[in-house]
Amino acid sequence: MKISIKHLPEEEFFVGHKACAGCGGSLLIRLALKVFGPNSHVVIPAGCMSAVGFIYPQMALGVNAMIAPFAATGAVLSGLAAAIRAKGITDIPVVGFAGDGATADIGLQSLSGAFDRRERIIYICYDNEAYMNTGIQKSGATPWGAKTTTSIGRAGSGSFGPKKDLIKIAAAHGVPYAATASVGQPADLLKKLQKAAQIDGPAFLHVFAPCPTGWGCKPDQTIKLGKSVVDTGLWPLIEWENERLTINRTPPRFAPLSEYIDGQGRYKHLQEEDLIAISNARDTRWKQLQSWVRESS
Ligand SMILES: Cc1ncc(C[n+]2csc(CCOP(=O)(O)OP(=O)(O)O)c2C)c(N)n1
Ligand code: SF4
Repeated sequence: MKISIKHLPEEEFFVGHKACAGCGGSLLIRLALKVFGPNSHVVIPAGCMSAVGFIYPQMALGVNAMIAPFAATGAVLSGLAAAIRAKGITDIPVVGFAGDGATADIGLQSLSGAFDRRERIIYICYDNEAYMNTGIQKSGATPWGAKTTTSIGRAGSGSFGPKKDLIKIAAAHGVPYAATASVGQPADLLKKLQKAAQIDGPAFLHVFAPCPTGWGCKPDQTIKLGKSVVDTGLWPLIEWENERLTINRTPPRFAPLSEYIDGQGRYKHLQEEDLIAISNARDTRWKQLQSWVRESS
């Protein structure tokens, strides 16, 4: 059955978890498991989603699931997929949900190995742009300008590069499918989840997942932020498929940055010159993406 916002399965596979109100990561897992269904085998490393999902005896996952060591999501997924393949089973989605710290930093080697092995896995990075579970420390996916408990988010502070480009990293491994998505754009997200489920090999999704607790914003702003980050051009929706890059949505004009940044405590300190730096970096990134589209077509 084709799943869309209007046709979402009623069955829940991630309920009763202890995530904060408005948690984008938990919303993502809930939606994704509606797509992947009751046969899913799930791997979640140390991080918020395992902390809020595996509280015995109130387990939130209604499918087979296990916690992986922080650095090992890709390796554990590979092992599961190989075991399932060895048994001749083909209809079990093997899915990982890992934070940005577990993906872009500490688990990057494991993810690289999983891409290399070409097992049929779906790896989903829920990106809340910091190490949230241990107290909002900066990760390799924290955007320039965002304050964390280990970085001040200002020009010249020396602690920031750009967010690690996970789609480029995946594409460099020659994976068959890699895409960005946002919990604020559920139609696009659902389409990509369904596509990932059909890929015969590793599929990678990098999903924008707001964290009200770490970002200092109101819990009811999660979906709005997940939309405005796309409208402002700060989170391009892209797909890498069969060696070609597609930009799924090009806003005719970028919405003002304030629509996304205002109301987030982590950006409260930014001055005019910082906002200019952020919009310049965004424009450069879009030019790079557009030339990547041309080169790969
Ligand atoms: C090897 C190892 N180092 C550190 C930790 C402590 N630790 C557990 S969760 C976590 C942060 C996870 O951050 P992220 O992957 O971004 O997920 P989030 O908490 O944001 O969901 C850390 C540092 C650990 N469990 N194992
Ligand atoms: S701290 Fe953030 S990522 Fe963690 S459960 Fe709360 S809202 Fe979700």
